[in-house]
Amino acid sequence: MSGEGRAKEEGHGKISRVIRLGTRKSQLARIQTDSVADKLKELYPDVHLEIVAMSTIGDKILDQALSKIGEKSLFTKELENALERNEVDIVVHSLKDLPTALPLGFTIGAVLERESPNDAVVLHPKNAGLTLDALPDKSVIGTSSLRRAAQLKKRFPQLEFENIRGNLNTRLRKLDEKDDYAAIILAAAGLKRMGWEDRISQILGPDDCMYAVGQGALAVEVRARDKDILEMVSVLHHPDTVLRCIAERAFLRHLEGGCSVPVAVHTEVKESVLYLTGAVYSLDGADCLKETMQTIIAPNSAAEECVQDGVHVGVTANNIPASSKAAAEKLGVDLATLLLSKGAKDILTTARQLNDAR
Ligand code: DPM
Repeated sequence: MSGEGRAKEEGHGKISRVIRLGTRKSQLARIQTDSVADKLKELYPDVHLEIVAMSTIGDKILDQALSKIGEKSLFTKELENALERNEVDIVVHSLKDLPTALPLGFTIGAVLERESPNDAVVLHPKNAGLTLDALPDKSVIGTSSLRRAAQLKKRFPQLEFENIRGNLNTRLRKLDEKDDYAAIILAAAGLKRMGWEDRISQILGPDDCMYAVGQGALAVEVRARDKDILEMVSVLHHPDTVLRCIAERAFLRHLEGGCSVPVAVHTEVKESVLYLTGAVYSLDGADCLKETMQTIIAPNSAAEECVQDGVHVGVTANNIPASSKAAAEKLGVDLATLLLSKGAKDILTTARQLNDAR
């Protein structure tokens, strides 16, 4: 057990382990980590939890678009270093910030129930009451997401798109206090967790803008060898979210897309069927390949034996039926294979080259 050195003796003679949760220093990261800590506290009242906050490269380089820095594990590297050195035992991330292949020795031990995965429009106060459709021609929309820009450029050709960086607080300040942007696009989940739901003026559905792989779900990253912690956090897994996210991540991995390519998804679970829609776009959205496939998964009540069947696109979920995880992963691979057969590779390669040259 890796935390032995820190076991804490309590007054009544019981030994209980101290569990450290690492987090980025941003307000959103703190809120997300606190929410996982609260859930663990409820489930394991005897465990001592400590929160350790640190800065990451992604927090330090705020003047460049994410997609241009070229560091896949931008927000995660320092936290993983701390995990590796046993300085922390658990790191909470937005799943969409975790690469589909984690560095050796780490795994996602829990994927929590997904918040709304959709993107949302936040308007400059002077535009209150409008929608993207109704904004004046040439209004500037702030987003640094190639995925959002590609889809919205196609759907709203009368609008213009510019990068905006910084954490959520910074972005809202840049929106409100300057006249640079008519609106910005952010994940609804982040806004809700920050308590800023009242700033959402429009939720973008799949016809306007499909979401990023893993968007809206929280992931708990742990040392793959730390069986105690893995078992402890596994009860946080939300089965439908896990299966949707395995399918989405398998799709992205098979496309060889990173967190900064114009790839979008939509998933649903209905009556034991998992549906996955996936799409790739050129930077201006003009070229688009989009398909939907489905697979059958075990009903939630299924009494299938759970086995230790290893890792699925980074996720360890031994308490979820193995056949369902395998079906979800295959669904993602199959959909990616279909899109690749229709020319997805060319679209993504061109998008990457154009973005790198900007
Ligand atoms: C990733 C992207 C963005 C974040 C790319 C994308 C948005 C970048 C930007 C992979 N990570 O979505 O196409 O707008 O410049 C991020 C946010 C959250 C997690 C903020 C947001 C909160 C929502 C969640 C940044 N990572 O997307 O508005 O937990 O899913």
